[in-house]
Amino acid sequence: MLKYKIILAGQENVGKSSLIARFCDNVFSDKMRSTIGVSFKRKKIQVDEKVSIDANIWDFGGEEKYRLLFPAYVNGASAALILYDTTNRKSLDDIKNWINIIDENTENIVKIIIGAKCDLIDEREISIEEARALSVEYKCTGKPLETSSKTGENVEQAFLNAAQEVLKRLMQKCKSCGELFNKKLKICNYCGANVELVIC
Ligand SMILES: Nc1nc2c(ncn2[C@@H]2O[C@H](COP(=O)(O)OP(=O)(O)OP(=O)(O)O)[C@@H](O)[C@H]2O)c(=O)[nH]1
Ligand SMILES: [Mg+2]
Repeated sequence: MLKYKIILAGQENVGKSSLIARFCDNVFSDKMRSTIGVSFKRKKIQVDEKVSIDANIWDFGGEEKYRLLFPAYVNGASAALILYDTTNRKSLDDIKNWINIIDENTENIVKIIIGAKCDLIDEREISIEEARALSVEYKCTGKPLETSSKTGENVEQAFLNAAQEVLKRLMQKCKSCGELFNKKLKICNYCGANVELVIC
């Protein structure tokens, strides 16, 4: 099984832990407690009929006092879901800081911007167009997605997008046997075919 580290980032209260709770355990709480430091969950993500990944999902306490830990937290991550709260303008401004730290401490990471709490329609402060502009400016991957952990809207899709983008970036399909293998390898580790026979 392919194993990848997926991290969540974004300021306190944007809904990181709620997104993970909905995705991993299909639950939501109005009274979610603020995360202390870092926590983890594991979940299998079925990318298509043949391919699944084992995702190590890392949750991070967004409070200011934990930010010194953030560079170590991003180490080794293949993808980052970077959250803002669609009802809180400051949280969108703040994701620039999270992206900068991710860029300084990782190489070749998939970054996807997520607008959380999209069920709170009357309180909305940020349009998806603003998030799209930021996504282009900060060279993030794919289109930003709006999610609701309360209703479940786009929650599975957010993690699926991350998994698909990671595979696209890190793996190649062997032309000979059809299996996915690491782009860094010159020979398929399933059938031994030379990389010249392989579609990148
Ligand atoms: N209506 C609504 N509320 C949400 C949603 N996601 C999270 N919340 C609420 O927002 C609050 C904060 O959610 P958390 O998931 O704890 O936020 P967090 O980003 O993990 O916060 P820290 O751990 O402090 O960094 C909680 O009261 C949640 O119930 C959502 O999609 N819709
Ligand atoms: Mg949390």
